[in-house]
Amino acid sequence: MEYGPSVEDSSAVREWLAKNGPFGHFIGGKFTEPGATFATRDPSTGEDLAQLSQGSADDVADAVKAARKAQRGWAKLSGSERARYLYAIARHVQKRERFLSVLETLDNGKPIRESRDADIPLVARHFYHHAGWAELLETKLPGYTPLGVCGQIIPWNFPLLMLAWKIAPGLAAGNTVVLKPAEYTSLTALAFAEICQEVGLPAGVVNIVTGDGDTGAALVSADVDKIAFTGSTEVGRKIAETLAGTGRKLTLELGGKSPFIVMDDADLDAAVDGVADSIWFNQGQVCCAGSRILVAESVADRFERLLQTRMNRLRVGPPLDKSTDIGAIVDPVQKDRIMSICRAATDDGAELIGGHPASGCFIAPGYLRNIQPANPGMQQEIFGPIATLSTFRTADEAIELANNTRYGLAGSVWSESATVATDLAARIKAGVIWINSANMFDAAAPFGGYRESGFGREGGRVGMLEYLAEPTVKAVKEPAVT
Ligand code: TXE
Repeated sequence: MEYGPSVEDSSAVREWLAKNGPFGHFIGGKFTEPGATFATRDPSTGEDLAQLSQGSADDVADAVKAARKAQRGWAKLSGSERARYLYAIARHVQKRERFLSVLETLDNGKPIRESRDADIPLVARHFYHHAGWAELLETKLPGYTPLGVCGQIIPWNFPLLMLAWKIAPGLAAGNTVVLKPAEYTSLTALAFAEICQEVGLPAGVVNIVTGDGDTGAALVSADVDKIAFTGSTEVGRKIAETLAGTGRKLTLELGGKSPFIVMDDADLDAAVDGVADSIWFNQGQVCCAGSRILVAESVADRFERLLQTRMNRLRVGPPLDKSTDIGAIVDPVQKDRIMSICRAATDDGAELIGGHPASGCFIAPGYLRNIQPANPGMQQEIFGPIATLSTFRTADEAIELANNTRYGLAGSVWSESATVATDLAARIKAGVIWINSANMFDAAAPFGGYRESGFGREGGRVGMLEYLAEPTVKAVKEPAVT
């Protein structure tokens, strides 16, 4: 893959990797000595970036112990004292924005434009927002208390942003945390640990243990008061089974197969731009991606022509190049998974437009047309830059197709009529619905799903409640009047 003239400089990140790797865990405010290690790679080149430690059950137990020790002191701070740390973290993220964007792009394969303009600014915004919550907690949610120690397991598609979604509300509420990043993309979490040191966060408030699913499973079985998980439905189900009957709090943010409905009166140019933001953003590795495009039959031909023109303009290229629209898929395993779902669909009569794999972890943007409703490509999360395209005749049919899924995370409706759009939005069974837009995120807006997309919400007031215990109602006997 050729680099263009506008490639982002990665020398500072490479120096940081050479100086700090191999990496240990971050426990009790310090980095541990690296133990058994595994490599984390740049998926666009296959190059080893660093060695990471594989967290054992003992490492997890040490981290939980450190978090437990720190929790009482952290919860005892006033809300505004906790807020000061969260503001400082947000500010440090902003100061290291360029460094963190390059590190994220190298480790994950996402285009630098996205990590620089979306991921990292949203991370800072999340900490600012939750600093506000720490400050207001005592007045807005009186009597609520922290849960204690929270175990948090995150995926690889938005590594630092998912960390922020978990750690910011956890800390604002007065909990301490043990976070396990995804094995493909742990580097920004380790850079975040450095930020915790830089702002003087008390030791043990944030702990990070790297490793694979076994490390995650050890965290689920550890002595924690809550597990917050974002990842696959399969792993979410296992976690729910392990925690059943333990009384520990659990939130699950799992997969999706979100409908993207284009009505006959929609602004088709805007809707096509919406598709690009929805399914071709982050190589389609987005839980709420509008992966099922449903378009009114009367405008379907015109929409598809516009869609192809837009798709062909997208530039697949090296992630660090500022003109790249589509970077690398996170890992060869994921690339194979995407292509095998596409093959099963085409074997069953669907037509794949675009979607060509290239050497390395690259797949061109594409979509499947004429796909059967029961085909796995229509039912399973593809989690790549490949949408499905189907048509409908009536609004009722659009809703029937939209809700014909085991998921219920998000949806998007495109119509110039506010009445039509809001009516349809209300009938889609999903946690988040966008009208004439897609993939808009805000720290103040709760995010989460229904059905096999999980339960619990992240963001805003509802998201804060997921990290708090309800006030105890104390029955006080009135003193007898003598
Ligand atoms: O996910 P896993 P994978 C979907 C998407 C993708 C598929 C597989 O469809 O193609 O899942 O991805 C940790 N106990 N999503 O295999 O395994 C793991 O180490 C505890 C959608 O990478 O669920 C990582 O930190 N933890 C999703 C995290 O779980 C375990 C984003 C997610 O990995 C564990 C990612 C266990 N037994 C994938 N096994 C979304 N909702 O955005 C693994 N983990």
